[in-house]
Amino acid sequence: MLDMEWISKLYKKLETARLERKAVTPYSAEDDAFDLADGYAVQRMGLEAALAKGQRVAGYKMGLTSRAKQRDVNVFEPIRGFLLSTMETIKGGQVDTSTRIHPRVEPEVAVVLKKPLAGPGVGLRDVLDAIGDIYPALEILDSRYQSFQFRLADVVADNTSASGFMVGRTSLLPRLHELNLLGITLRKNGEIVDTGAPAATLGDPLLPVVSLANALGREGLAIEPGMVLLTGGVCTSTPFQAGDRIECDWPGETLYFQAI
Ligand code: OOG
Ligand code: MG
Repeated sequence: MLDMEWISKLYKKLETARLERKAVTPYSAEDDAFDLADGYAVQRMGLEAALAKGQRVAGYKMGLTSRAKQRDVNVFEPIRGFLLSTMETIKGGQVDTSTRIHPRVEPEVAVVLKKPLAGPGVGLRDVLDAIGDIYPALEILDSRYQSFQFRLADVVADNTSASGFMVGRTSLLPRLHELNLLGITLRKNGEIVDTGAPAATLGDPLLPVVSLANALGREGLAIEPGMVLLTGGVCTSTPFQAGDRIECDWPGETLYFQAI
């Protein structure tokens, strides 16, 4: 495990990359010993720095829960990060590319709980019991590493490339029995760039919530009622730039934004 001085140095490097919109090289390329625990320590420092600045945690995200996403970035293990309330974009709104490096978008299922939930020992039954609602969502990624190239510990340190999210208003809860096989179409400037179904994420988008609750519990954190929980991209992410219009069709609702 790296000492706190190094953890702090890595956090600052990533924060500067984000603020100056300049991608950096992953630390794992310099030091083979940089491991997953180090990555989460850097991420935790980012969370605490945001809270100290008065930001609020809007929720948590699971990532790399689908094969499509794992292949996207060549990292084959699910990861988790946090979402700040300032990262939210409203449906139909504009997404500013000038504050980002090389953004990508991906469709995800968002789960909201009505009861707090924290591990250890959380199972699928506990998640089902705690579910408040389920919505279609989009996540916006913006890796602070060049060309989205990194290893597991690097992407964890970079808060799993989190940059933005959008949550729909149409509840998918009445369709819980068929949630896994709902069809999703992602379009850029009117053309289909990918399609997917929630089953892609660990076989069931509720399973990432199980992992998340258990992992947060180990860190003394909990999922609070009302938090947005992103369960992972269901298909490959799509890059976009200023001028692009992104639309994502779910049964009953289209999420969309204009990139400026
Ligand atoms: C890593 C973040 C992965 C997901 O949903 O799989 C992620 C990345 O692709 O840069 O958010
Ligand atoms: Mg994602």
